[in-house]
Amino acid sequence: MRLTAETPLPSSIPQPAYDRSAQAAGIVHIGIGAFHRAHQAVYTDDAMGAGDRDWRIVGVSLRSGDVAAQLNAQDGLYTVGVRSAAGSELRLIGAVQRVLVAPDDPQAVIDAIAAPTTHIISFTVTEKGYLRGPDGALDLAAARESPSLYRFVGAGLAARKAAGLPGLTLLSCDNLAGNGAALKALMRQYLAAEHPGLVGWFDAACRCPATMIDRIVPATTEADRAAVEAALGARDEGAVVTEGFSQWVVENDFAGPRPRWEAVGAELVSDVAPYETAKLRMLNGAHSALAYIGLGAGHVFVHQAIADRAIRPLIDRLMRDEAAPTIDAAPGQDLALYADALIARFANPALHHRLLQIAMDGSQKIPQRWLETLAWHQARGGRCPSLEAAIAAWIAFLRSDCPIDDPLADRLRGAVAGPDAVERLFGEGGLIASDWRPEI
Ligand code: CS2
Repeated sequence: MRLTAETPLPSSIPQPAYDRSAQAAGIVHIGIGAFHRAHQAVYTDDAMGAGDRDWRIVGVSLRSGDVAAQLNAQDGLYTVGVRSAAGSELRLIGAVQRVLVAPDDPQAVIDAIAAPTTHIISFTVTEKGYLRGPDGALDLAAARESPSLYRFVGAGLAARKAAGLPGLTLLSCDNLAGNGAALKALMRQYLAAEHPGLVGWFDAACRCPATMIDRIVPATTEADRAAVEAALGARDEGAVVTEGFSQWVVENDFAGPRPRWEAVGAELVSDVAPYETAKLRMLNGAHSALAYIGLGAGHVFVHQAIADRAIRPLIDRLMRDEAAPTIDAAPGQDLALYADALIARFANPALHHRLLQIAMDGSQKIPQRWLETLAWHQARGGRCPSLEAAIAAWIAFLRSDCPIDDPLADRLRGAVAGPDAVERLFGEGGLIASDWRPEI
């Protein structure tokens, strides 16, 4: 039996505390993968449970029809399983109204963005989904030719302006440095080329707040779905599993209404930068290092790599001695405690988080995770032994027979083929734009 709105569920499983069918959709979310379903959709479900209205989510997939097939047959319902050493807790999430597949029905996506009830377009399209060239500017050809976020948002905003509707908040929830400002600059570049008449309206009527998003969400496996089925008594193809921890820091700069996410655990602040920088350089920086060093040592999962006595001290140093000093902490932000908490989260044995999942797209992740830290120390005459070891491990990974899932895969393989790999990756005119100059 498949999970649907009609499925009777065990009373031990918490269910949406609001009338789903009475809620309009207020959010269009582009890139509805596992992360969104375990993070923003949960905060939004909680906000509606606490009394907010009309914030259901229209999910959009830019490429694959998989999530639409999983969720539309289930009336948008799915479970989130929280895994800790103490066991697993399931709850049912009702925030998603439906999922659209952009290449199959582009007009439906444009209509959803242009709907009068829509106030927010949010994004988890991963680092590569922003289609930035090596200089950080938009790769306009890619943005025009692919089913990019820019094409749908550009057309949707044009329709809103033509209909005399208010602007929108564009909320980037990806691990980019300065994600709000980056999205704004890239979107403006696209509009200037494709909808020049919209740029002034975009500047005046739309907002792109920065966010720091954090929850570890491994890809769901068949074993996870089987465990959910046993607990639920119904098959949930859209199930996601995650850790208990969740954090969301959002710049309070919206174009119009928004859910009261701050009433359900999110932090609405005026400056996200200290949280975002700490998260990228400490959590994500350590994650990528664990991935390449851990795979090199023969590990499969994050909790195994962090338990390795040869690896853990290196990760500790990376966070505490290399990344933390580069961060201008906000009042009350304790980076030593943050590092302690991260080590405990990585060690969670109930979360089978594959190192290979983190290893993908290294060319898109490494600049904001490692290179800014390396450049900071270099400018002060210092070195970063842990990050240098991580770079050596990335190169070893690129040279190994592990599958390389990266938009620059072929060029990376070419760059690391010879003895001058570090130089060809990070040197003057190298493949990865960097302020850090290798001295390895
Ligand atoms: C990870 C992140 O896959 C990766 O690159 O580092 O997805 C990480 O799990 C999240 O950012 C945690 O919030």
